[in-house]
Amino acid sequence: MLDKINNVVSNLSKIAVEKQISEKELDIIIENLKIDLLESEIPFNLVEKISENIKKHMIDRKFSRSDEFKEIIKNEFTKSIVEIFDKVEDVDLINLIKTNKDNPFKILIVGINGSGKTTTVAKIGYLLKENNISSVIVAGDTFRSGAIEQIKEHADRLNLKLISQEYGSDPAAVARDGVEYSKTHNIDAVIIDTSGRVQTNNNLMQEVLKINNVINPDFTIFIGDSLAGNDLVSQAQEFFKFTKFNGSILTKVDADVKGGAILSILSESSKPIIYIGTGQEYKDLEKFNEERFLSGLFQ
Ligand SMILES: Nc1nc2c(ncn2[C@@H]2O[C@H](COP(=O)(O)OP(=O)(O)O)[C@@H](O)[C@H]2O)c(=O)[nH]1
Ligand SMILES: [Mg+2]
Repeated sequence: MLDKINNVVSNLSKIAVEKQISEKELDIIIENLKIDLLESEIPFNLVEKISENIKKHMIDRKFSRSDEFKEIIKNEFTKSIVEIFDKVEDVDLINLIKTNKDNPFKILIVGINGSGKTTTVAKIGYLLKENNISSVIVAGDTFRSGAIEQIKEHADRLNLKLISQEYGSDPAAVARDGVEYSKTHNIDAVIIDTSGRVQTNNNLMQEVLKINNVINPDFTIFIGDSLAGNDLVSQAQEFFKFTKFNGSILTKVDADVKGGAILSILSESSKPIIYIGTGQEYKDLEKFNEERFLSGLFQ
């Protein structure tokens, strides 16, 4: 996304600096700009808005320097993105857990198959440990073959207690075990993994809903694969409908060059991105930094 925006801006400024542009010419330029932005997976409503604002500032104007033209585009871009950021509340998960009175703090992890849920559960366990917060992990994926062994491996490596039952058992019951165990052992937080589901599969969504109802989580996190591009928007909408998640974590940001996913998820759910996954190691979970994102846009 970032490279693309820079190219678009440079090309536009070359055209504009030569002469005053008519409305008709501007329309063509804006149409091309829109296509470029959509190809960068910037959400449609944001593209519309940015284009409208740019047009408003461009029409019937002469630009003495190409820099002036560039500045307008950059400003409109930045303003529109800051507006999205401003609508989203700030959440500090560690602080929420530390100030929680009624132990354990229940964290429910949801998302489609392969998005990075199990890996992120382990990363969160590691993060809590780093912050002197005790936690147990719940093997709530009782469905996919190998899932229990996978999460057990993580729990062992992190030296965290794993609560699990056999394959095919009711995930809501396993989660309840996890909560009970944490209560009797005075554990600060319980992290509940769930099985992968396709967002259109209603049965599986009902399963998430059941865990949700039985456990009544303190914080539900939607895990989104940043490589899913535009599909991420419909995933987030569907999961939000069922779980009213409190925040999301975008994974595989280390591999994602477009970054439009970040804007999509923010503008569609208005829920904060609390962390981003930046690799396969436990430490590769970073706070999403708005300023860094913005300053990276036009470098
Ligand atoms: N590069 C990278 N890979 C990740 C990240 N998060 C998860 N993965 C990989 O994505 C794959 C699926 O992850 P998994 O946690 O099993 O997904 P789940 O099906 O949602 O539980 C695994 O190969 C992970 O190592 C990340 O932030 N960066
Ligand atoms: Mg998993």
